[in-house]
Amino acid sequence: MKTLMNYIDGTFVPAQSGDTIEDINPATGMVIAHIPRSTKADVELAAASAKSAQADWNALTLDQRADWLDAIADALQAKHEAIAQAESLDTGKPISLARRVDATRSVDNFRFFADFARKQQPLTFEMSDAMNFVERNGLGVVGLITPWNLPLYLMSWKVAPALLMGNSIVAKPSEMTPLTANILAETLDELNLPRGVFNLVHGLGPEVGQGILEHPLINGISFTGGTATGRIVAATAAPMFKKLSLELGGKNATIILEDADLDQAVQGAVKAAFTNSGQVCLCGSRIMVHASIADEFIKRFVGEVAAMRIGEPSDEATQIGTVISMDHLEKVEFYINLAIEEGGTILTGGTRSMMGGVGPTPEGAYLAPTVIGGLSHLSRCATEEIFGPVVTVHTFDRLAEVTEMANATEYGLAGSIWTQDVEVGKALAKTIETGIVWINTWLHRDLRTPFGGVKHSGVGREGGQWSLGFFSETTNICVMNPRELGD
Ligand code: TXE
Repeated sequence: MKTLMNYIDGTFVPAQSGDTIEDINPATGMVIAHIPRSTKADVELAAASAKSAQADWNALTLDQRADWLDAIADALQAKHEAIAQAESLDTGKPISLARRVDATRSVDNFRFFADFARKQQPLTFEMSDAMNFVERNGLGVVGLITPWNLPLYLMSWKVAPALLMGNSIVAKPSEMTPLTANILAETLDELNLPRGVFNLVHGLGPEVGQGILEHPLINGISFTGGTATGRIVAATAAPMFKKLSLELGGKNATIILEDADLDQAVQGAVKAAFTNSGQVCLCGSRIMVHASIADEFIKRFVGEVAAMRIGEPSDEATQIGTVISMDHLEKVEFYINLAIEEGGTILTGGTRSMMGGVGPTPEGAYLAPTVIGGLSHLSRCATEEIFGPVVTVHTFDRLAEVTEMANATEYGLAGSIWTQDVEVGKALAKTIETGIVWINTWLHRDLRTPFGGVKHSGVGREGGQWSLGFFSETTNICVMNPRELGD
């Protein structure tokens, strides 16, 4: 049993109140750690420490901060297995996934931004009689609030560019998945990152998260999480004129055109729907398949899903672990029951734990990957974010029809199109209201590209230049050319 601490001003400390929260392993229902139940008083200390550290950190050159990022990447690489184990324990995700995706990408995020920084050119604009120099500085103190689905992956995606651009940080991981944020804090402590540059405050969203949003010393907020929480973040921070980046939910379409390579489309649709038990904001939770190939596609897709191996997260062969908690499992089950009420048919899955012989323990939040047919694309299950191992399947005849179906949700984060005619795919992609479209692939990321959503999926973009832009303020310095002698 671990007892985690906050990391404030270069020291590991409990919450000032002394209160704690239990961290539960969703595969066993057992308490695996106690974390501080911090309050605004702890945020106060963290923000003050971050404020006092920021100017010196910002005074380093970009290259010096890039060297720090490389050192962090090296140190996290050495803890790759420990990170994967902690992430799997905290979230119930398969260890193979935690290794391949979570631990690897957490290292890559630091490495990427270090390399990216070294490729930056000075930004200048020449006039006939003057020269403009665009200088970039850190925003100041930034608040980073992250969710439970990809804990260190998403936190490092914010911490790396924030540090790079000269900011100091007050970070809050999800109270449900605090373990790897602590590994990051320990790593930064071991590396002797200057005191106060990175502060970690554990606790509940409405207490610590809200404290971060409201704190006057915190100039910018980068938030990834649910759309409902995003609304609170915006309502609190916008009137204080804080810079805001919001990465929220998704209800993404997987569109399969009649000329798709069916093997590729089936594999792609399975991966898009069920990676991390469907708990990725990019997951393709609505499949739209051309009517002419629908029977064949559905038969093969359902066969693949039914054969997925559900098991203990620590088992190397497991493809589907648990969802994040019993509470979340009940939310997902609510939607499965609603689908039946709405006239849907469960094509496979729909069962939990021992009931369907699914999970190894009745205490674990195991839910079989579930495919639902027969629903209108306007039904609640097909338009609201379920964020679990559930996908709905719909058919269409014409491209205009599938555009209308794909856009019939308040979300607009991502989607994928499967076709052998790339030009048709690209033309269709432009008609979909979304931030990201993949053609014949899913979650294939070049970290230089913009990442983010439209509509209720968020505001702003992260990745490459977009992250550097968010985490900095620019000052344009316009220098008049010296007058020629004798004028
Ligand atoms: O998210 P929350 P939850 C979606 C998904 C999921 C839903 C709820 O639909 O079912 O969100 O998940 C902190 N002020 N996504 O409950 O609550 C909270 O402590 C400041 C999509 O985990 O939004 C956590 O650190 N902060 C998503 C973070 O916000 C607050 C991934 C996210 O938690 C706060 C995860 C407040 N008032 C869930 N209340 C994606 N797009 O990747 C909570 N928090």
